[in-house]
Amino acid sequence: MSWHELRVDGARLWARLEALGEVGEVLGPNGERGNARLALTDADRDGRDLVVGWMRDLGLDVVIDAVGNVVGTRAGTDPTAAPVMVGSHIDTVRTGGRFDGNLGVLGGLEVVETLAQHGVATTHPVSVAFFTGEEGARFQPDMLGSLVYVGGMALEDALDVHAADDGARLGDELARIGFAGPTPCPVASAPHAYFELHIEQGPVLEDEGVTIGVVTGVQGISWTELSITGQSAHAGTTPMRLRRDPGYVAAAINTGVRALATEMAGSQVATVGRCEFTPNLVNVVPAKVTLTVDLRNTDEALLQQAESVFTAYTDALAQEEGVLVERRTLARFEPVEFHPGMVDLVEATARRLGHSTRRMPSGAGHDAQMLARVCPTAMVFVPSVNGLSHNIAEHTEPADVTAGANVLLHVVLATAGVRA
Ligand code: HGY
Ligand code: MN
Ligand code: MN
Repeated sequence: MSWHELRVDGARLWARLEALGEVGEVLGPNGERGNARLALTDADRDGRDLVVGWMRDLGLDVVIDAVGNVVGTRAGTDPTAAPVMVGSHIDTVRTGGRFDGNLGVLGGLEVVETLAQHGVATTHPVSVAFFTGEEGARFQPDMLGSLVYVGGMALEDALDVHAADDGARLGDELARIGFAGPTPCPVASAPHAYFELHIEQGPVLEDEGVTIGVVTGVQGISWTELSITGQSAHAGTTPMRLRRDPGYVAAAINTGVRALATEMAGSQVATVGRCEFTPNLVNVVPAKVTLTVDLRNTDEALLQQAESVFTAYTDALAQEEGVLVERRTLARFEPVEFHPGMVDLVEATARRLGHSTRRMPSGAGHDAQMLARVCPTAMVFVPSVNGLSHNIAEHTEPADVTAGANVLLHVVLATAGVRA
């Protein structure tokens, strides 16, 4: 069989997605089956152990680095050649789906197994990776593991990050789950190329009836945590004119960033995802409110404009209400453009395989935006049903999963050098 006719085993890939989906499974009221595998929790450890077991079953050389990134490599015929890497993440948000990240890692395993099954040798080694803490839901910033992998964040700084929820230290959690690996970070030598298969997590491909998203890049991300301190007081006896209410300021920030995104339009989005009141009691004007604001835009200048408008608006609110606002940047990444030649390869490959395509930026952050700093990188999107993700109802149809994995297989074959 010519390698052009190679195809993945979609049923085998689907079975792995189902098996990993049972680790840290959360069930919804209407039969939805999602995942809760926050980074470095016991559930994440169990998911990691399962995937490392599959890597070892496939005879891959498994390496765990000092921030818990895991890379399984199938040897090429040229041991001096840098690997072609495919990967993503297997940590999830607390109300995650079974495809976000998982598809890219298990799609990579399926590519390697297909090569092995058909005895296809490649010049370059082929590596499958999962990176630590891509979601940033527990430890910020997001894409933390791949950021350390490419040298964008010092390992010591990463190990000292504390979890937003329970204050746990990343380095301690890594050791606790047994994934504080011996291999130094950042990576000693960059991959030859990096490809990531991922669900779109939005409505575009489904709305347009397109199977493959040819991802041109990733939009910029700005995450800020605000701690707003006012005056705790009795809800009944305190006149409105005497209040210094952080809860009011938090609510005004939420409606304010919505108005900002609406006014800026284009790709501008804004989200208040976390908001915690203290003491959080029905009859107490809050003492303090801690909230997060997530701003994103495909254009760096517009993202900076959104940030400065948001800062000025919040400062004016604080002045008016007499509260103190303290800010902490949780993540800040500029927009990234993927390698034009690799983007072209994804598009041509998908079309050669008979799939409809459309070019698009990614609204979500991905490990690929970090790997793009060190090697030619591109991504393959497949549709999300109802455009849903970061929701336990997240779903992608089996046929689209298989289509995406076949595109991943063939961009790897085109890049890794197939030995006849
Ligand atoms: O937030 C993101 O875009 C990604 O899911 N970490
Ligand atoms: Mn993801
Ligand atoms: Mn995600």
